[in-house]
Amino acid sequence: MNEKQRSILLQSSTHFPPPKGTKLSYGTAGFRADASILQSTVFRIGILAALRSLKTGGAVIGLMITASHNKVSDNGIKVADPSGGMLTQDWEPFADSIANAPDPESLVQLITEFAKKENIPIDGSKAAVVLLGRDTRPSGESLVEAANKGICCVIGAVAINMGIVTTPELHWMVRARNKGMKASEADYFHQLSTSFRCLIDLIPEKSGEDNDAIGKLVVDCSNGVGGEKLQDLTQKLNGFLQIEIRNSGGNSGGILNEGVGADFVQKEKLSPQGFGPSDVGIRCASLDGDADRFVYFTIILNGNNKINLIDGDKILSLFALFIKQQLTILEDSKKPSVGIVQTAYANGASTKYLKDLGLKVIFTPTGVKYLHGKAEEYDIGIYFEANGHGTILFSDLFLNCLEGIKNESSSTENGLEKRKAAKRLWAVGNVMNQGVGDALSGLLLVEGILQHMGWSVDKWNQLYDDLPSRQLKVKVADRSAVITTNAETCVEKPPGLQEAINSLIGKYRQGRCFVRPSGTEDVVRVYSEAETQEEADELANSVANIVQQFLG
Ligand code: NG1
Ligand code: ZN
Repeated sequence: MNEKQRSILLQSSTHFPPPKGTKLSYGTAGFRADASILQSTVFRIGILAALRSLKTGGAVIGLMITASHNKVSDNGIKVADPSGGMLTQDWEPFADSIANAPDPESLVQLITEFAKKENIPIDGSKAAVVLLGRDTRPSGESLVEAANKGICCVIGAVAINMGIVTTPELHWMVRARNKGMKASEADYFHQLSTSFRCLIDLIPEKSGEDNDAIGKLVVDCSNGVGGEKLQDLTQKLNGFLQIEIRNSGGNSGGILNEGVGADFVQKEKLSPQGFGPSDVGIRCASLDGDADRFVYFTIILNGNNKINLIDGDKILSLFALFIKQQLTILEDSKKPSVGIVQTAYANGASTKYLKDLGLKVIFTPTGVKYLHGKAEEYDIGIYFEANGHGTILFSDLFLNCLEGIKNESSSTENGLEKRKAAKRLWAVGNVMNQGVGDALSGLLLVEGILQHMGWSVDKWNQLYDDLPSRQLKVKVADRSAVITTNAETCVEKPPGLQEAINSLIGKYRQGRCFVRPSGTEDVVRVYSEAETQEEADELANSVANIVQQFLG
């Protein structure tokens, strides 16, 4: 590093002292904390993003300021790699160390050592580009400013501020730019709406008698960024889908993620604010605060806000079923490899359903970075967390194969059907975000498939019955004292805790339960399943008590 660069870094970072007494870590999805202590973190991660761009030969990197489903006073920062996926895990320790560097000198020292080790040209000879985006949190504007200052500290680096965007939109833009494609918001909406239209145009004439799916969809937007964006997307759909938007944020009065949103709906299994008895029988969906996940639900008649939840596992099952059907039509001799990726939070009934379809199911630890990485190993990788975060990835090889079939000229009925199936799958690959889970593209695919099948939301929900489950959070003194193994299903430390959990599980029919420290909140999470809801609740509560006893 030359003197000029060194002195810019030293000088600028004096304006961004790190918070005292807080250790920050790049958790399940980047850094998250109370927004008031994040100025120095985003400044420093701005520097990291510029370095990442230099390291990848000037490729565009993304920086998203969001705390997703967390409360409005929190904020956070995540980095998107050139592919539009999450930051490579190899760089997380560097992110942790610079976020926690106590003063400018040690920060510059860490950067110098890292740049040397990674062979990063920080001498001003190379250009770097970082796209910045944020959700609707009030703290976002000044945090973007701090991130911008960090980026601009690296000589040759430029920041491009995309303003308020959804997390997946920013990832999409990063990917598109690096592929040399048009990458504006309008291009994003165009890709989603035209591929949805393609799915609709390819619906077979007779596809079932149940046409409830044609009715309107009502979407709870968690009072977040998804509200405005879904509104824009709906306009591009030219009436092909009737969407009513609620909890859209802005002037609508509600608070981000408070009693609304996919996280609330999925964890509490209750309807969000603004929904009530008059919505019985209607297909409803809920996005989270930065619109990278979604779930569906229907309101139960006289159910006291209780809902039928159609979670990420059932979304995954619908997608897997549709893709399998299209692959069957293709009858390709070179069968693509298909991998379904879930976490331990997946409802056991969904895993059974997918395996019964003849599909290969793989488990990874919680966090999209793990699921995404695993899904990339297949020609078709479908991953979803139960909370509704997921997508479908197609390999280039498979896309080329589809391209070939789409262009075949056979006019036999079989040839025609094959071409249609290839076009449908092509549309799936285009509507689904290839970088990260995307609630808007996911909604469009669900809606397209329901229309294709001619299915009502209830029919979809009946694919299988969820095993009753319960999720709880336990506040403990130090959650990092819990160390797990085996895709987080087994506690290694503290010793004796797993044995205690096992003996509780043994008391319940179809009992399953695991605990793990959250990567985004200061809690230990408990998940249980059992034959009845009462038993699942009891099991989760008794395990939560045991966790308290072990960890205080
Ligand atoms: P943590 O807090 O590590 O459990 C939560 C979700 C993840 C993922 C991340 C990122 C659950 C149980 N966990 O992680 O699936 O979505 O947030 O937002 O829902
Ligand atoms: Zn989110």
